[in-house]
Amino acid sequence: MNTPIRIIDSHTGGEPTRVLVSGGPELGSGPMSERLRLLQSQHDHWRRALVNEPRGSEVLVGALLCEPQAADSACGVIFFNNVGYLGMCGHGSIGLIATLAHLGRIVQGTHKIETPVGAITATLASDGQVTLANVPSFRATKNVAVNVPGHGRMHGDVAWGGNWFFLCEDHGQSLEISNAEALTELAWRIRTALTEAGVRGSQGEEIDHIELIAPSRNPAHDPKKSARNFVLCPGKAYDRSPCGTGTSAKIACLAADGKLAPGELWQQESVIGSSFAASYQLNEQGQVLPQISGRAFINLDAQLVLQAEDPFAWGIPV
Ligand code: PYC
Repeated sequence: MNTPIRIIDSHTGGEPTRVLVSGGPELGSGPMSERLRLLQSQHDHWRRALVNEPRGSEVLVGALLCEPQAADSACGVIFFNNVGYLGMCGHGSIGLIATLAHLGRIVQGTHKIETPVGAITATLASDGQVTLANVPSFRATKNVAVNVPGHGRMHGDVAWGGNWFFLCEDHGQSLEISNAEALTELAWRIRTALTEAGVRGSQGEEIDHIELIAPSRNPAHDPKKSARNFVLCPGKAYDRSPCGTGTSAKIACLAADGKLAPGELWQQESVIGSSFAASYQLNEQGQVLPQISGRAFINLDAQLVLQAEDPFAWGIPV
């Protein structure tokens, strides 16, 4: 009998994650980067079936749970969305840990997770809080100027936090959910302008996440040690959470500017008001190792049905 195709949904600060826990494609036992290439080139219909309409939506981030390579890892994971694949996903990793706890596969403590961009660790506390030790993060370029049609000249830093970000403060917008359409439009224009201007990551990668930054609105946050953000993801959906990799990129910029010392607490607030607590340590090579804390809640435990006669059983291609 076929293994049931089981999915578990959660949200982290409002941003959903759908984990495929069983019944998925066979990708062998290589590193997650190699399994990602296999998934992308030979099994991309699984990504579409899980996160594209009509079963999913552009807001969902999908996660394929994999057997790890190393015996001391809890699991491997490959993250994806409505248009492709993600190197890492902070909110998704917190959702993954909540999912593994829901399944009874892990208990409180520290767990290693293999991702296509390197191993991370996640610590599950007794109150359900998860603290991620993310991949080394860094700022590639400071204060890049870009001409954004209809908006003029804007500036931002290009930084890596597991994905590539352009972090912009001089956008002149109000970061609130009622303004999401205008923010999406502006962030998309910034992304297009960066591509047209040839602004890329340090190895020529596309800058596919745009992070607009403003002061935090949470009165409990120290104004000097906090920010609010609006992050536009590659598939044009905005992150409801403060974005774990985006917070890591922000931390890398703060560290580079000498505005946040190792171990100091930073609060990153999302456009819907949810928060991640963040800090960093330096490793022996002087690299910034961000730690991101947040909590996820399980909201669906279900089985996928793929009817042979359904023309959109494997999702609407985009
Ligand atoms: O939390 O890192 C994150 C993330 C990336 C895209 C959506 N969420």
